[in-house]
Amino acid sequence: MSDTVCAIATPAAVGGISVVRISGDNAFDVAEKVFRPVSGRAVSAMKGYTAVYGRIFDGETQLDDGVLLVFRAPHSYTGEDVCEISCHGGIYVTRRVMTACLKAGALAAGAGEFTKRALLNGKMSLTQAEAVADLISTQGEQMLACSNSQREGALFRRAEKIADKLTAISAQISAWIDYPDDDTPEVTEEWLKERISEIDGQLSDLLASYDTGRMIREGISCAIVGKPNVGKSTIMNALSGTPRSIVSSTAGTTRDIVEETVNLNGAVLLLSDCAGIRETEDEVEKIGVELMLKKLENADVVLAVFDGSRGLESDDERLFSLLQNKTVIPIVNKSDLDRALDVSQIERRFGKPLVISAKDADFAERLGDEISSRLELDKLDTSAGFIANERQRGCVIKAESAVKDALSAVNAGFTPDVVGVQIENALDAIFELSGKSVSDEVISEVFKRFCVGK
Ligand SMILES: Nc1nc2c(ncn2[C@@H]2O[C@H](COP(=O)(O)OP(=O)(O)O)[C@@H](O)[C@H]2O)c(=O)[nH]1
Ligand SMILES: [Mg+2]
Repeated sequence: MSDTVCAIATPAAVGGISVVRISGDNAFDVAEKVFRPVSGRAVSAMKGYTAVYGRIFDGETQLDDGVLLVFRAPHSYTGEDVCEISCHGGIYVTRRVMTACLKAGALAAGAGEFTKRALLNGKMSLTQAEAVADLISTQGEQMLACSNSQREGALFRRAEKIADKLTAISAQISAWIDYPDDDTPEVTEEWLKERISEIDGQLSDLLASYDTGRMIREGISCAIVGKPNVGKSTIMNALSGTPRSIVSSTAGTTRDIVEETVNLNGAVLLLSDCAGIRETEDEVEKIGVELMLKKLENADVVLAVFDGSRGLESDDERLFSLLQNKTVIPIVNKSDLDRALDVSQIERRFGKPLVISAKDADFAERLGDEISSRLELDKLDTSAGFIANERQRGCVIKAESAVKDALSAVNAGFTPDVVGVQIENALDAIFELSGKSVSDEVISEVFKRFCVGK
C-alpha cells in the first residue's frame, strides 16, 4: 500500500492554468473530497483517461472551478491511481487547492516523487528517470534530441547489451569450472581475451561520449580572449544579440567577465567576454586578467581574437603560449579595415582562422558551424545512448576498471575463476548504471535534482 501524495506540478508563477497532481492508492478518495463534478457524477466511478468539469472545494468553501483528469493504475505516469486537478493559474488559488488535498488526506510529495514512484513501479529505468530531469532543463535542440532518446531507453539498452555479454562470459566460466568434463566448450585464454577486449572497447566508447554529452547538456563554455581592442566585446554582443558588454576604443574597458548564454545552431554556448590580455599596472585590470586566466583554463573552447588591421604584438605572443593544449577557434577580426596581420602566423598555430568583421552580425552562423565541427558535436549520435551525468560515469569507470583487471588476470595466466570474479564486479557496476541493482541512497541522490511535482 503506497501513501497518497500530492504536489503542485506547474511552476510557482501566475499562468493560464495550474495543475495539482495526486498519486497513490487513495488518490480517488482525496480527489472526491476536493472536486465535485457539476454533472453530479462520482469521481470514484470515473474511468481512466477521462476528464470532468466541476468545482473545487476546501471543506464547504468553494475555491475555484476546473477540470479533473483521472488515470487508473497501472496506466499512469507513476503506475498508481493518479488524479490531476487543473485550476485557474493564480499562485494563491493553486496553493489553496493543494492545501485542500492535504486536508483530504494526501501527503506533500517530495522532489521528484512522482518520477521516483514511476521508477519503483517499473514504469521506467533509472537512466530514463534521469533523462526526465535533463529534458526539463533542456535549453537547446541537440540537448532535446539527446534527452528524448535517453528517455526512450537508449543508454539503458546500451548497458543491457554490455551486461548480456558479461553474463555470457560469466556463465561460460562457471560452467567450465563446474563441469569441465562434460561437453562445455573450453574457456581458453584466447577466447577470454577476445570477449573481454570487445567489452573493454565498448566501455571506452561509452566513456568517450561523456564530454560531448556534457557540453550538449550543460552548454559549451566558451571564453572570448585576445589583447585589448581586438573586438572581443563586439563579438560577444553580436553573438548574444544584446549590448551586454561595453564596446569602446579605450583599451582595458572590459575588466570583469561578462557572461551570456546563447543558442547557436542548436548548441548552447556559455560565452564569457574576458579582460584583454596585456601587461598592466592597473590593479582592477590585473584582477580581470587573473579571472580571464581561470576562465581560459576551464573553457571547452576558446575564441582567440586577433585584430587583422594590426600586426602581431607581444600580447598576442603571450596569448599563444596560454592557448597550448586548448581547443581554439582563431578569429581574425576587422576584415573591413586594411590587413596588416600575417594570417599565416595564426594558421600555423591553430588552423585556418575565421576572418570576419564583427560589425557584420552574420558571422554568428559560420562561427556556430566551426564550433560544432571543432568539438565534433555533429558527430554525436544522439540516438546511440550516452553517459549523461557523474553517477552514470562513475558506474562505467568502475565497470571498465574491473574489465581491465579481468584482462590483466587473463594475461598474467590466472585461472578462469579469478577472471570470473572481475567479470562479476563489472556486471555489478553495469547493473548499478542501469538501475537494476541500485541502493536507496543512490536513488535519493538522483531524485534530489528534481523539482517538486515532477
Ligand atoms: N572597423 C572595425 N572596428 C571594430 C570591429 N570590431 C570591433 N571594432 C571596434 O574596435 C574597438 C574595440 O572593440 P571592443 O569590442 O570593445 O574590443 P575588446 O577590447 O576586444 O572587447 C571598438 O571601437 C569597436 O567598435 C570590426 O570588425 N571592424
Ligand atoms: Mg571588451
